[in-house]
Amino acid sequence: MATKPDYRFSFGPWNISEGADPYGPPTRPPQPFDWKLGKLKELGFDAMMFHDDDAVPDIDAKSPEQVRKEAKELRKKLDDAGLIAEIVAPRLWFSPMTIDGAYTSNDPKARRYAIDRSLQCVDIARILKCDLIVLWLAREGTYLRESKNCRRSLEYMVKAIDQMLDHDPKIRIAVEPKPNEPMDHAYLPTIGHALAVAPLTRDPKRVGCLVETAHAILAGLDPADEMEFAMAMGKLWSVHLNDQNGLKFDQDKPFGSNNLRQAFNQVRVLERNRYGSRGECVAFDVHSFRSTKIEHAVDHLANSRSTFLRLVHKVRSFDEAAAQKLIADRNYQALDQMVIEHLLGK
Ligand code: XUL
Ligand code: MN
Repeated sequence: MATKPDYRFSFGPWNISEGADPYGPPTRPPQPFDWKLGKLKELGFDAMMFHDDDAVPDIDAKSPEQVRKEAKELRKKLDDAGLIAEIVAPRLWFSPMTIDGAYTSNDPKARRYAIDRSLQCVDIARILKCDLIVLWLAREGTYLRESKNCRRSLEYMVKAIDQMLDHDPKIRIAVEPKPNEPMDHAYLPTIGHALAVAPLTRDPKRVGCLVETAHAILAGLDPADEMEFAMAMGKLWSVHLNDQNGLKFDQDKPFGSNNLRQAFNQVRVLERNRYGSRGECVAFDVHSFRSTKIEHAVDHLANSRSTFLRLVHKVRSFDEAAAQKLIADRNYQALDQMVIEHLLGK
């Protein structure tokens, strides 16, 4: 069998968080960016993910020159640490300008703000030597069906993507769909929706997607199938591995925490499609439990990586020939038990 790629791992500064939820304040002190970067390196990760304002905090209050200067300082920091920026994502859901949506707001000034900020995000990515922009379209959806128009919203999103593609001929865009939260309904809730947008843009080959485990589960879909569907089209440019216990708030649990078999199947499709061999990273969009003490503030990241690597081993040691025999015999009962016993181990 051909050798499989070694994986490169990443996470974002927001994945070391303080434990606040809508019902209570933080439970851990905030840590400075340099501390997080140090931990990333120490845990054996290779890359960091950024929102535009993770890279340049308080971005809206800064001049374009200042933003460029700070982005260059960050790039130096990453270079010195031997790390890369995996993605940059415009954080379009925090500003008072995007209360009623960003690209799809009913207010033309808000739509302009969202596009300008996205173009600036592309500039930051270029400075960080990163060619992948992730769009989690947090507020592109509705609280109230009658307040917006699906067709017009789709046109606005395509227009925004086109402007980003025009702005930099090298940039690629990965849409990260999520069906709900913060909105009641998102306009691009699944990978099928995200990938259907690509041919509407002016450079379809530069528009792909990112699958997040929890988001697929929230859409009632199987994350492994979402990933393999995207890979069949050559469009899976990143993943946010985590876990989710059914239809509730977005939990971002450690990878494998809720459903080890579903985690195994995600690793299995990544392996069999040689995910990572074209430079893709394995990112963990996970959060600590609120009860976590500061001394364990990065354990969920180390644990997710360790579970992933254990599952790579499980996938590689799975007896495919035996499985194929059972499939040919339509003995799915035995196949089911074979998977369970393999995961349980000796
Ligand atoms: C939100 C989410 C985001 C994106 C990056 O649910 O997953 O953190 O991954 O903007
Ligand atoms: Mn995510």
